[in-house]
Amino acid sequence: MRILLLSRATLGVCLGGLVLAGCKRESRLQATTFETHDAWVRSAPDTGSTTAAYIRFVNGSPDTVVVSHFESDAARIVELHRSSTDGSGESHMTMQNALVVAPNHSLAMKPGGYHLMLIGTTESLPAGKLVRIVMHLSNGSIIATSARVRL
Ligand SMILES: [Cu+2]
Repeated sequence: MRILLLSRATLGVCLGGLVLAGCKRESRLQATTFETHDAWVRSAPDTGSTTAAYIRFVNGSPDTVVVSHFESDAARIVELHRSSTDGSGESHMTMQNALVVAPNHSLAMKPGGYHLMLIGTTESLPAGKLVRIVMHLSNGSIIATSARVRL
């Protein structure tokens, strides 16, 4: 999954000069990408289950990208969590308001770190199935990815 993010400055230039031939070329030069890779969901046998999903994000843009909301038809509720281990070796997870991906950085959700909790699955999720996950960015963009169900 790859989307184009255009900087505000570029958009301003283009809106002001849509008919100028130079606009297109300039947009392409300044276009940058925010990508999702390797999305997967842990299998869940029954409806009403809770399971986890993981996505790797690559922010190739010069701007911080904030993913402020996640949703999926496969679950009633999708929450962003982060697992951490305290001094005594006990693992905790806390709900996060948003996922922040720094400019020109990647961030991989993984067991023991950032993950999505799919709470109240609306269908059984056997291995091999594809689950669509929709993400709302703080800049107003909405992107989606297909996550493969795995055991
Ligand atoms: Cu969790």
